[in-house]
Amino acid sequence: MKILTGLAVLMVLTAGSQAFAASHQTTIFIEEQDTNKDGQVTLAEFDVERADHFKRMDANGDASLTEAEYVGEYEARLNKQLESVTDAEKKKEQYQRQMRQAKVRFGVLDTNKDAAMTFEEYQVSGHAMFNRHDADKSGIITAKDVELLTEQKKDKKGDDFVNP
Ligand SMILES: [Ca+2]
Ligand SMILES: [Ca+2]
Ligand SMILES: [Ca+2]
Repeated sequence: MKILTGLAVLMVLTAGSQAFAASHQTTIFIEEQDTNKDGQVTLAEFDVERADHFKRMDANGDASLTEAEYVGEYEARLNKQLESVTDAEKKKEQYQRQMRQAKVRFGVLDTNKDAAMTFEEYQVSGHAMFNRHDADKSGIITAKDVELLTEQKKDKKGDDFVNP
């Protein structure tokens, strides 16, 4: 229950700043996670990519992430994203807000609050995200899920979310 509450908080926290239509997010998700380029993402495929990403974040290789490791890797990606923002004030404001949120995310994902994020803790958010993209709950994310989420959006049933 505690985990579910945490994730709900996480989604509320992040929804304001980078909310996109769920269907659009799912298209991006497929583009980013479809490592064998067959146009769909299986849970196994996703897990391999998550494990890989976790390893990249784990700078000292002790199979656990500190806040500095988690936020540091995010900061590099954020700076890249912000390269296209030309307004210096805006850039600074977005940088500060996103970095603040990254720290909050770390706190939420570290469910047992020991200041270390294990792969298991990281995967709770990963699988929650996978399930939200997987609209027909088939265990594979395909163009059909994008269609379903687009339909839900039209009926105002869909909701927005971000990649944790
Ligand atoms: Ca694939
Ligand atoms: Ca580490
Ligand atoms: Ca922990």
